[in-house]
Amino acid sequence: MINEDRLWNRLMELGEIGKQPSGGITRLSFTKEERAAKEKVASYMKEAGLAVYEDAVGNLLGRKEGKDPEAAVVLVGSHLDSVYNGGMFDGPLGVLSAVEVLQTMNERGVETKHPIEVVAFTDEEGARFSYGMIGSRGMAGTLSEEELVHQDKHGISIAEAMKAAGLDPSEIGKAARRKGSVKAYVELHIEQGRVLEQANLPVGIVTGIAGLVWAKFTVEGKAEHAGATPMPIRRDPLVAAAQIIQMIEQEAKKTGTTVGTVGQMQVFPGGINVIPARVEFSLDLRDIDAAVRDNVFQSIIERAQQIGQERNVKVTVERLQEMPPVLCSELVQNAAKEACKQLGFDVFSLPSGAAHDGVQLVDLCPIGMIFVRSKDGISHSPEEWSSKEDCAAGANVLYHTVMRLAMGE
Ligand code: HGY
Ligand code: MN
Ligand code: MN
Repeated sequence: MINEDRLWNRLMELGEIGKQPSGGITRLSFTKEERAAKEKVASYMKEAGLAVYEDAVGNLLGRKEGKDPEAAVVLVGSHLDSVYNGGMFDGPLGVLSAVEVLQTMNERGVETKHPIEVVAFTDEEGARFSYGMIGSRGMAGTLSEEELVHQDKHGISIAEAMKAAGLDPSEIGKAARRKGSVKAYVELHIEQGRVLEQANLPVGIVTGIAGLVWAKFTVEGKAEHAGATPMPIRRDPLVAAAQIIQMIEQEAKKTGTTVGTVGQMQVFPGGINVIPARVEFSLDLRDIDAAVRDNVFQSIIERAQQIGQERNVKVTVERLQEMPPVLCSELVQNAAKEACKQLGFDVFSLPSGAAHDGVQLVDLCPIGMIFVRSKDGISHSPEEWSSKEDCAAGANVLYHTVMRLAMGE
């Protein structure tokens, strides 16, 4: 069994990095907070006896050699970056559990056929640039320099942020792994939903990951005096945006499986006595079925254009990123099921509404995930919480899952 006190203490220690007076943790990619988190985790990896390095897109890796150095590597990990004012488990639980698994193996002198690498992926969340999974795209070899133009709210592009972090955007291709060089990718993660809690179970095995599309809506009207402009002649983009956002909720509710969220909004110029000139807001739309999601997205775009015409404002929609829904491999799901049985846990399978780096790796290698129960299903919030016992349960299932994959069974 893994050392649950060591795992928990590291989770709590890491949870101090990026703590916000306004609550929660903000550790955005290529910032000093994320750098500090990487340094801390690199020190844990060294304590675990791993060879520590960073690749060309800033993924942090810790490697344990196998008996057969030619054998494909078993990759296990998650991410260290967070959303704004997020929780302390989303990402770090998977990275620190992976370190704990390898440290326990090394302490017991366990030798595996396959080498094993712990990975902390760069920028899984995409919170800073509204464009995510830079690290896993880099490892999959699907990241191009053109994608590094996305900017944060200060106008800094991903490429500029990478340079400031000591990386060379023109070298990102070096992070790509050759197909066949990775046997499998396994990620332990908090569920971020209510299913395990309602089933009264500490751990679950993920069957598939929902696919998301992120978009930016711009509504342009006419800035005018709040006091001197009669209501009937206004071209108010904020009222139009409010109507579009209500419509988004209606359209997403229709299918019963789709989820739609407007999380960001900016009003220009933003004066209390000025009818806005322009409004920008985001859309995060997801479904486990890409066709269902895309039909909802199409309806939203069409109805938004209609609202624009009715209100004499200009509506434009820019697609920021799209990730297809993916299925987890039988190889990893079966290894996790055997691990659950070995430990006496119910074998319980569930889909993931949240997106994860595995989505980017499906063409590189078989992927799979293990979930740990989330208190009240809350995540991406300072209230995000999982118990020490559940974290240990997840890490023990991860240990036996990785053993099966790395022993070459
Ligand atoms: O947005 C997500 O689903 C993940 O937390 N990046
Ligand atoms: Mn997240
Ligand atoms: Mn996550």
